[in-house]
This record gives sequence, C-alpha cells and structure tokens, in this order.
Amino acid sequence: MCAQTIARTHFSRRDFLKLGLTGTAAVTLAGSRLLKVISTAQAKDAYYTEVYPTSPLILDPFRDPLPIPRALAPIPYSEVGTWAKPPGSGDGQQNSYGNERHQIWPNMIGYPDPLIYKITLQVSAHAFTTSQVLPIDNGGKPTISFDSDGNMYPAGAVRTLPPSTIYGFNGTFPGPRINAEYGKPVLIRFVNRLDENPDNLDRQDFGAPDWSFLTHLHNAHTAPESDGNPFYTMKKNIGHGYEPGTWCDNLYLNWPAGGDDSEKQSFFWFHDHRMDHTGSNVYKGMVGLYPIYDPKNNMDMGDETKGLRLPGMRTNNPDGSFDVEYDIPLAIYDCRLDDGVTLHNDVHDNEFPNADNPRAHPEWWGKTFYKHFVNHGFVGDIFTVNGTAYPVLEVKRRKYRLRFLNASIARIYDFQLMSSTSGPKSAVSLGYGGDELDGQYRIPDGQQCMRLVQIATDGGLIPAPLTRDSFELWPAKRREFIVDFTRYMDGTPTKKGDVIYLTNVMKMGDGRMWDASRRFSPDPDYKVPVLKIVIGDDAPDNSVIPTALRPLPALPNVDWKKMLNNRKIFETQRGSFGMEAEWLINGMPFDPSQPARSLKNPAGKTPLAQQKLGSYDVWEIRNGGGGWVHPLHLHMEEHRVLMRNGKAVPPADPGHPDDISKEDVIALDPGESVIIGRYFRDFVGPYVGHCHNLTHEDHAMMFGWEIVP
Ligand SMILES: [Cu+2]
Repeated sequence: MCAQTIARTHFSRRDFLKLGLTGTAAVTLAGSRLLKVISTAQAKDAYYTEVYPTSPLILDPFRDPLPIPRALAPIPYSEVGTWAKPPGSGDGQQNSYGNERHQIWPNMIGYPDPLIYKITLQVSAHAFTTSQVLPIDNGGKPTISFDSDGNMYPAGAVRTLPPSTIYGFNGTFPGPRINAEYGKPVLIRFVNRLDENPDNLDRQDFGAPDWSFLTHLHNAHTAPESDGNPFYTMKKNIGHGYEPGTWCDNLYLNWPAGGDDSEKQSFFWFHDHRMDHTGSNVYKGMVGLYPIYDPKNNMDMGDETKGLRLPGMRTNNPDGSFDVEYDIPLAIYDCRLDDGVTLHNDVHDNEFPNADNPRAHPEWWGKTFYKHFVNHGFVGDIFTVNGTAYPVLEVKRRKYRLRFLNASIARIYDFQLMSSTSGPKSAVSLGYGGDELDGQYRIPDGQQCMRLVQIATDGGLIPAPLTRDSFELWPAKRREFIVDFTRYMDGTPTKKGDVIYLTNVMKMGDGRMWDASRRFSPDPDYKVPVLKIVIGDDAPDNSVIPTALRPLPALPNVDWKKMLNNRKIFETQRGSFGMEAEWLINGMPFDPSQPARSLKNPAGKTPLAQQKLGSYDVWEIRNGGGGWVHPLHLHMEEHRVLMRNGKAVPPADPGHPDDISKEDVIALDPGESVIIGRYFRDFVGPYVGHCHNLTHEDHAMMFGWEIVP
C-alpha cells in the first residue's frame, strides 16, 4: 500500500471547526487562540509554539507488571540457507541494493561465522497502560475527550486509552532483546515492511514520512556499513535510510576495539538513526536492547557462580539463545498523549499531507503526540519503563543487576531508590498544574532508603564499583548497578511485601535543561515514582559485589598534553539559520557530503575531522552556551575524558563521576568543555558525532567525520 491510499481519518479540518463552534468553550477557546497562531505561521517563531497536550491521568498506576524482554533466538543456519539472498562476505551481500560488502567478515579476525537474526520493521499497535484514565487539562481539571469515531465525551468521563501506533522492531516496543557475547558475532538482517499496514492503523504525523529506517547499535565497534549512520548512507547514495521493501545486514562482530579486552563493553541498545527523523522514529518505537556478556575466563557471562560473580543466573535455551535471571534492562522513555484539542503545527507538516495540519486531531485522542520541531527538545509527561507506564516489579530478596537506559528524546532523569509510607499521590490531587504535572504522580513523603552500586557506564564495566545515592541518566546513556534488595541503607533487613520506588527527582519542563536537579537548585517536592519495586520471597544468591571490575585501557604511549595545541575542536551552538538548521556544530548544520572542520585550535589550524586508521587523537567537545545542555554522542570507539573545564581528569568532576570511565556520550552542562582522547582503529569510512537530544540531532546538530587508510 502506498501513502496515497491510506484511509483518511474521520475528522476533517471543517469538522474540527464545527466542533469548536458547537462544542464546549474549552475547544472554542483553544481553537481560536491556536488559529491565531496559524495566521502568523510565516513567522519563524510560529513553529516554536511549545504547546503540548496534557496527557490523561493514569488512574491506577503501578499495577501493570514490568515487561522484561526475553532473548530473541537466532535463526537456524538451515533456514538461513533457504533465503534467496543469504548473508555473506562477498561483494553486494550487505544490503538489498547489492552495492556494499562487509568490511571485516568474522573469519578475518579468527572469529566464527555470525549468529543470524532477522528483525522486521513493522507497523503495529502498543498500549502503555491497561489502566483507565481521566482526561485532564493543563491546570489538572477534568476535561473533554474524544474517540476515533468522532464522539466527544464530557469532562469527568473516565476512559480507556486507544493503543498508539508504533513502528517497531518486530512490531514491539521495546523491540527484541538480543543477549550477545564477545567472541560470537551477530548479524541482524533488518527488513523494512513499514509499507504494510494490515490493521489499517492511523500513522498520524510523525515517524519518517517515507517510512525508511536506519538502525544504529549504540555504540558497538562496527564498520560504517553496519553502523547505521546517515553520513555513511548519504555518501553511498542509499539516502536518508532504508526504504520499504529493502533490507540491510548489520554485522556486529562483538569484538573489542583493537582486540583489546579492556575495551569491552556491556550494554548496547539499537535504535533508529534515519537522517532528520531519528527522534520521530525512536519515539515511534524503534528501540531494542542488546546486553553483551563476556565469556572470556567466565568473567561476565551471566553466571554468578563464575568470574566476577555479578548477579545473574543463566539459562541456555534450546533455540540457541540464553536468558539471565536477576539481570534486568530498564529502558526509560517519556511520552505524551494527544488531548484532541492541541494544535498540530510543525515545520514538518508538509511531509504528512494526510494529517492536513495545522489542526487539532480529536480522532487521535489518547495516542502518542509528537512535535518534531520544538525550541528545546521534546519531553513527555508520562514516564514509562520497558514500554509500560508506571509498572511494578516484584523482586526476590537478593541482589540484582539493573541495566538502565535512557531511551527518551530529550529528558534527563536523576534517580533515587525511595520508600514512602503513604504511597504515590497524583500531582493533580496535590494541587499542581502545568509542567509540575510531568510524571503524573509524586511520593510527597518519599525518603531515600537504598543505595545503588554502580558497576558500568556506556563504556562497560568500570574499574571499581561506585556506591551512589542517586544517579543522573542522560539521553542514550547506560548505567548499570547492583542493588541488594535484602537490606536498607541503614542496615535494616527488608521484609516480604516492602515497597521501594525508583524515583525521578530531576524536574525538566522542556528539553533545554533541568529546572531542578540534585546538583543545581533541587526541588525537594519533585519526587516522581517511575517503577514500583515489591520485595518478594527469599532466593539463593551466589553473586558478590566485586572490589575490582575491569581496568581501563592503557593510555597510548604519547603525552596527550603535548597534543593539546593541535586538538580538534567541535562546539555545539544554537544557530540563527532557524528551521531545519537550528542546531549547529562549529557554526554549520550537518553536511552529509563532507567531514566537518575543527574550529581554530591553539596551533592556529582548522583540521578536517579525519583520522588515519590506527591513530589516537585529542578532541575537544564544547558546549557553546546559551543555557542548553547537550548529550554529545560520538560513534565508533569510546573516548576517555582527559580534562573537563580545564581541569585534568582524574579526579572526576563531582557532577560527572562517569568521567573516570570509557564513554560514548559526553554530558555537557551549559558552557562546559571536555577534552577527550580517542583511538580510531580497525575500520575505515564515515561516522558521525551528534547531540543525542534527538530534536537537536534532527535539526542538524551532527557532524560527519571519517577514518581514512
Ligand atoms: Cu543538544
């Protein structure tokens, strides 16, 4: 089916105006105010109206169980052999265009043939909750709601949410989980079937309009053709992404950079990276999980009786996959549901002619609402874990390994483990309105009750565990912890039935930066429970909290201080071009035709962002200011922070404790500067660096760089 044949929705713009005239005052008011915005739509600022709907209140939170994805099974080679175009190492075998090959096939590094997986991009439906909801307005008052048949419901009517339309890996959100192991390569055939829509789901007005995708395994050590980055696809004339009917084979060697064991990592995720629509595709569901274990010397193989003895009990399944109990990924994602009266008005509207924007969409009431182009970055008011809003997890009385991932567009979280005697209260019942409704619930009497022992960052296991009272989680970052659910931080044992809340204490009303966090102007009243944890039965526990984990890779045999004058400098800025090129690096929007150029360094040079294969270099990543924070992600090898704000690391800046580890996302507070050291090994070709506030990325805060032979 092609775009033109998608059924038109029941509401036309005229219907909406009619509803505005004959419906309630609230609709008329909203309609007339917003129509005034339309009349000045030529003005650039009209696109910056950060007018969001208020999601309906989830009335019965913390009842839906936390979904814990099971491991996807590889496809038997006997079946792969029947494919018309099976994967392989030859020319033209990497994608359906037949124009690329894999740069390093596993046998070239002495590795076995890859396990083969197949993941299909599918249009599907997803429910964030089974709870009933109460539609509320920005002031927290009950308000009208709608359905897809054109009915309007009066204020105070309790409703069941319609499912949201997703573009998902195998049609689920989050997508499949692949449990990988170092030394065992994985090849995933990603197949685009987003043109098929058997249930005739309404695609709404976000998600790449040409239904293309581009999958990046963040931040695996991967050749450009498997990296899923738009600098590569644009240079190779593949385009913005892989379109419906096409496929590509992403080969993940599960091989540490430089063959160096100390470069191993532990938790990847795969997500969309389609040029200009990464945010809308990720928000529409393209998120998958990829923990990676290390069987060498049994160090970290998901078996707590061996190696480092990190929490986890491994079951090898007959289908070739394995699952690890007590080792739980937690993908955090915030969303916002349509209220049916908020205007859809976006610089991308011309890409979605069926939506007939600008207008409100009462027929989309209760489904995910997205704005591509907002001034700061899209934030939601409903917080979800593994695709479920406010879930509950029953744990055994023992230690767990929790792998946190921030899969949100722009929101940063600051998490603590809290207890609460009186339990969650809706923010509405506490008298809040506006942005203070974000998160919907609070635990006013919440008190920190447990600490978390950090064992890993983006770059994998850290040298030694860090005991934390709280931790920030910036977009795309991963942080892993051991939590001992047998006792509280004061030493008191837990009891069956005790309740602990994973609680967000960072208030962020838009994507610019926090309004309140533990580091800056904390708001002791902003305590939003995200996940309810209930203590269950005792269970055997052979895990330990090791005193040492994985040593950092050795620094190169050069004095990096002597390299500082010739460093490459990349600065994030908000530009004056506006629109699609709002967000810049070194004054330029992303240019897919060539690598970026450094700002002038102290030696007076402006080198191209180009590195010789096998080199090591010093880069500076700078936040050009303006009061925005930027989570700046560099593809390819993880970096080590050498200096932050002019001070050598270690010791780490107290606000950025992960600076002592390997990382792939740099957390840049406003005005900060970080100098990093990086290797460029094993593969040649185009890669990118970009802000992982996906609104910024999609509006050009990205730069191309490359490794040359
Ligand atoms: Cu940014």
